[in-house]
Parts: sequence; structure tokens; C-alpha cells
Amino acid sequence: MLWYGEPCLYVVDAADRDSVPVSRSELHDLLVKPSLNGIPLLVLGNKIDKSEALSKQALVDQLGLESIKDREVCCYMISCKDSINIDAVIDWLIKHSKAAR
Ligand SMILES: Nc1nc2c(ncn2[C@@H]2O[C@H](COP(=O)(O)OP(=O)(O)OP(=O)(O)O)[C@@H](O)[C@H]2O)c(=O)[nH]1
Ligand SMILES: [Mg+2]
Repeated sequence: MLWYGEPCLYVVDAADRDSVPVSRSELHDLLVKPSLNGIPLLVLGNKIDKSEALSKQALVDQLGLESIKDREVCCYMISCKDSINIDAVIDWLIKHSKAAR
């Protein structure tokens, strides 16, 4: 998790299925921190070039993203290796940067 003021970026290895439950609890533990109150959240499911990667819906379900009601939440599936969807991530970060508002 990175936050320099705002927004929040949380990167998950979508191909490491066994680690998703830990990622879920760590994310939800972070979101109760007062310093992150209401801060927009972008969750990235990385490594979608791998055949074992979860689908977006499966990742959203397993991370419990639909239960987060106190802020804007977005999820993109990406591959840093193959540069998939990185442009969408950059656009989201620009749109949600403090300088843009
Ligand atoms: N296939 C793939 N590999 C990536 C991607 N992004 C980063 N990596 C590689 O993933 C490795 C780091 O993975 P992490 O999950 O952070 O570390 P790790 O759990 O020790 O390593 P893994 O066993 O590969 O999961 C590095 O070797 C990166 O080069 C991606 O989009 N696709
Ligand atoms: Mg890993």
C-alpha cells in the first residue's frame, strides 16, 4: 500500500491464489486507519499474464471490495511484465491526484 496524501494504491499478485486471503485481511485492516479515511482506493491485480491468475470478478469477490462503502474503490487487472492496463492505472492516478483537484 502506498499513500502520499492520497490516493491509495494496493497491489495484489493475482496469480498467487493462496495469498489472497492474507491480502484481504491486510487491506481491510489498513482501511480502518483514520489517516486513510475516505481516501480513494485503486486495487491492482498484477501478473494476469500468468495462466493461474484470478479473474477480476474472483479477485473483487475474494478481496471483499464490494463491502467497502466509505470511499471510491476501483480495481484493474494488470501485467507489469507485459504492460497490460498500465495506461489505465496512470490515468486513474492522474485523475485522483491532489494536483488534479
Ligand atoms: N509474470 C509476471 N511477473 C511479474 C509481474 N510483475 C512483477 N513480476 C515478477 O514478480 C517477481 C516478484 O514477485 P513477488 O510476488 O513480489 O515476489 P515473490 O512472491 O517473492 O515472487 P513470486 O514467486 O514470483 O511471486 C519479480 O521477479 C518480478 O519480475 C507480472 O506482471 N507478471
Ligand atoms: Mg509472489
